[in-house]
Amino acid sequence: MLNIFVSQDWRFSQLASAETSQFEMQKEHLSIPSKSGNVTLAEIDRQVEAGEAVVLRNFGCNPEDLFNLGRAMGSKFHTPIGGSVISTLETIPFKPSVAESTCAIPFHTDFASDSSPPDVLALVCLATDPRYPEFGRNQVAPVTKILDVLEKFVPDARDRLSSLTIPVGSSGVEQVGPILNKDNIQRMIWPAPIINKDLLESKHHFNNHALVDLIEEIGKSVCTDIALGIGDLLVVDNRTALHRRGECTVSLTENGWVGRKIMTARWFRE
Ligand SMILES: O=C(O)CCC(=O)C(=O)O
Ligand SMILES: [Fe+2]
Repeated sequence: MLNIFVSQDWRFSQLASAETSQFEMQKEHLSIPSKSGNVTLAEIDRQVEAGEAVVLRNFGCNPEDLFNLGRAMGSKFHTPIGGSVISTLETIPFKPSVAESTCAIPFHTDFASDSSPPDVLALVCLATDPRYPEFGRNQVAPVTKILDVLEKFVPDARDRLSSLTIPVGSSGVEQVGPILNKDNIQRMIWPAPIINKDLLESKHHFNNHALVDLIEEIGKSVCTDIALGIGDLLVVDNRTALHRRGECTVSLTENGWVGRKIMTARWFRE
């Protein structure tokens, strides 16, 4: 995993006044200090596209900086229906949305039921888990690593996944898939939080195990675990990697529940 240090005097807000055409250039030329020398945004993106997590420590909590990073690295933002380009999630008990609930979010692809899910997601930690950084940690599992392990148990796993769809939602008609895109880079769509488990069939079982359980357990065994500090940014590919978030804790204060807080943006490469 590339772990990059963004120095205090290096601000993404430098990009704020740039023309749109200049943003494309930034990807090749803008470099950020890392432990092993400077790396460009293009180099960071190559690592992300290879399925590896990249963390920019000390990026800062300014939404404008995240917006500018997205403009420099992507060609178009993903805007959720009824939402905005930059959104903030806070884990609070009893929230109906999985993203903001305190339970673990299993390995998944974001917006897996969209016809084109975003290519990249970026998460900035605004508040850590109130108890321990180990709670609410992010986990990133490269799809190739998951498939290499899965294939040891099920030799034709890649073939099966490339023609498999999986039921999601409550209507009983919606399917997501094929789960695997058979191109040079292994790109996967895995809608774990919205899978309709009541509708799974024998084709969703591999070697007598539910595929949902296999992916989750293999993912946990091959992933990188990342505890973000306040202002740290995590960049992850939404198709060549699956990501997960661990269980969170909360504290109850006189002002109500206080939980881990994350700012997110997602974009398309082309
Ligand atoms: O809270 C996080 O760090 C990420 C949550 C997530 O993956 C999601 O809501 O899709
Ligand atoms: Fe996610």
